[in-house]
Amino acid sequence: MRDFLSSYSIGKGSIIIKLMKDNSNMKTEPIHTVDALLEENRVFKPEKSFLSQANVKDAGIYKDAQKNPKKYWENWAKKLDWFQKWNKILEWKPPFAQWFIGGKLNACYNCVDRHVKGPNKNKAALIWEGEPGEQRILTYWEVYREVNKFANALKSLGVKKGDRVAIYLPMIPEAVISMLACARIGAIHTVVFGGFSAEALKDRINDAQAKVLITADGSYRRGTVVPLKNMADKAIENCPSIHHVVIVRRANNEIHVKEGRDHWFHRLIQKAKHYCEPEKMDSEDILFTLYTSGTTGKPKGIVHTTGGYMTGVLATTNMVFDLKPEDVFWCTADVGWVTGHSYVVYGPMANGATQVIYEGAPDWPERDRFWKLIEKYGVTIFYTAPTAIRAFMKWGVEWPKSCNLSSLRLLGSVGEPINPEAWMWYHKHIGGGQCPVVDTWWQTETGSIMIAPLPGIMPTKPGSATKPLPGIDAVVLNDEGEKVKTGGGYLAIRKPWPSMLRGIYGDPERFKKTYFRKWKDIYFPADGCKIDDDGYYWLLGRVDDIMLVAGHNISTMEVESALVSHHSVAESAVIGITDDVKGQAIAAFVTLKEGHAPSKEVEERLKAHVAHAIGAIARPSKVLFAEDLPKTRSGKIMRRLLRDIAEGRALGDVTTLSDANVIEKLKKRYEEES
Ligand code: 6R9
Repeated sequence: MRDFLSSYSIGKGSIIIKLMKDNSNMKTEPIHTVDALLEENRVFKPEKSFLSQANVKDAGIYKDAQKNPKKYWENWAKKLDWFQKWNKILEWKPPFAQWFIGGKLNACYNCVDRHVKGPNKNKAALIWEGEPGEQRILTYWEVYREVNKFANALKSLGVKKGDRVAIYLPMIPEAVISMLACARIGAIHTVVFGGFSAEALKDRINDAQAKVLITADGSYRRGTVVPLKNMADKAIENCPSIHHVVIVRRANNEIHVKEGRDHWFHRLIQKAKHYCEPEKMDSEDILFTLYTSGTTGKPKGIVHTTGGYMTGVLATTNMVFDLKPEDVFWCTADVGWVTGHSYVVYGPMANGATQVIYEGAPDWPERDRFWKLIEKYGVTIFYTAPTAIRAFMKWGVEWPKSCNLSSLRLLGSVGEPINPEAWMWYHKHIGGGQCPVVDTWWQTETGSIMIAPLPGIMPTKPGSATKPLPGIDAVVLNDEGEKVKTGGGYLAIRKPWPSMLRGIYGDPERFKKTYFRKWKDIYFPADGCKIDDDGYYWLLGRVDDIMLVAGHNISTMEVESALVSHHSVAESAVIGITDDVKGQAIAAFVTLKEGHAPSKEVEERLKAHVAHAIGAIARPSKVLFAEDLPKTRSGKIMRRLLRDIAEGRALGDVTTLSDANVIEKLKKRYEEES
């Protein structure tokens, strides 16, 4: 491997944008600055052997889709089973889109029923492993049976089409079964991540006005039992809409069962009838809402409907992951995150995949748990997040090295920009240099993957999600809405796509203001992006995270990438702090790799390293060592909280934080050092 640093050099005067903090008057001024990412020039061409078997072999797909996107999406929609065909493909009254109008289908039917009618009937659908090590394998038939019964059980509790059901479960098969059972009867599920607090659960239930809550007695995390039901009890003290609670027995911990309100899942199933007619849902009926705060602000209930969403996830699972019937697919995301909705439940199951689901932590009981699972189940496609990859790097290569990972044939990444260094590590140490890496950019709001390589035909560059998928009109624009051919700007999506959000639950005004305020009738994802000379997209993270240092825009991601390229650094989070002279100065929070100790000397070395990699302008004025960084439950770094610390403010909303201790510790350390 080439020395990573040699691919970085001081800027060649490329154009980059200037982003102001206040979105309402963001200005674009071409300025000269360093542009480290565009210097990344390693290219990995797809292997011939991969191409010859790929689901998508013909690059003509891009042009065809561009010529007639409606036709392109209609062809994908046809691969679903519909009770009634649509009479119009698209109606676009910005910002509201409707897809496959008049069509009737059922998401659960597409994920389960249609497989049990054919050779997939006895195929493993879910290969589940609990954290303590127990195993359950459910065939499509078994999932079908459970889903039908549970759908009937929900009906017996009075759940009807359009009612909301909150799901607060660990990663156990019942999480998938519950979601599919809701979809079967047309109830709208709202999955709340099982690691969220009672407070976060309460807010989401109240916003959704959920009638039923599905939870478990407890769940396992790093060897201890998390008392899920206790937390749920606390939450619903203040949730008047909840009439019934269903409890899955998982950890056998002691819980309080409230007579009349609380019901055991297994008892309900025992009593339930075997078949439940799937509801004939309109293409535009709501399938689910899912709360996202991203890394900023009050959670929004993102609304997804049925036909378009299913079309999007079916297509992208097939094309981006090159999924085949014989694959063993493993997406490590929790179902509480959109990635778990689209690439654990609906996408893979609509495609009839066999997949692995794992309940617990990657380092329990040892740091090789993921690799052991891959070896044990012969996982062929592995999809995880950069934050996990950086943790694996920190733990060292001996863990994956000790396992046989030769079954893998494709690797995916999602959730954050992946640093080139992490991409290379993933490619080399997990993929054995043999597997294409698909870096997939998308959002809760987009429903399915938008920017990613088609692995058989698109050469990849470490750190770039490559180009928009066929049928996706994603471009980079400046403030005036002009297209940026090369250089930096804002990512924008100009045309509607089937799996786009249909709104924010109960708040159409916020929907318009959040996503369509910037340019007329164009979706604004609020991510910065650069385009290189080959038309490759380099996602830079949230616009809010871009710093303005002495008039130069520097993305936090670029500085973080430079830091991570230093051999001692495992992970970093960079923020802009107020500086009288420069406007903003750079503060870097750094986690060192195992075997490296913090010191003044290391601090100076890291500052010099960034200055060398990107330019003097990007030299951090502060480096703080941290054992851990504050992250959301899905692993995204919460720079907003670091900014609160640095500015001496009270911490903003911390409900989506994965570990509250991390931020408290950092706060103390910061105050001591300042
Ligand atoms: C799927 C998911 C969305 C935000 C998005 C962006 C960041 C996700 C990324 C990526 C760069 C990637 N993001 N994937 N940034 N490269 N491959 O993560 O949804 O939780 O809603 O987050 O995550 O900033 O805007 P969600």
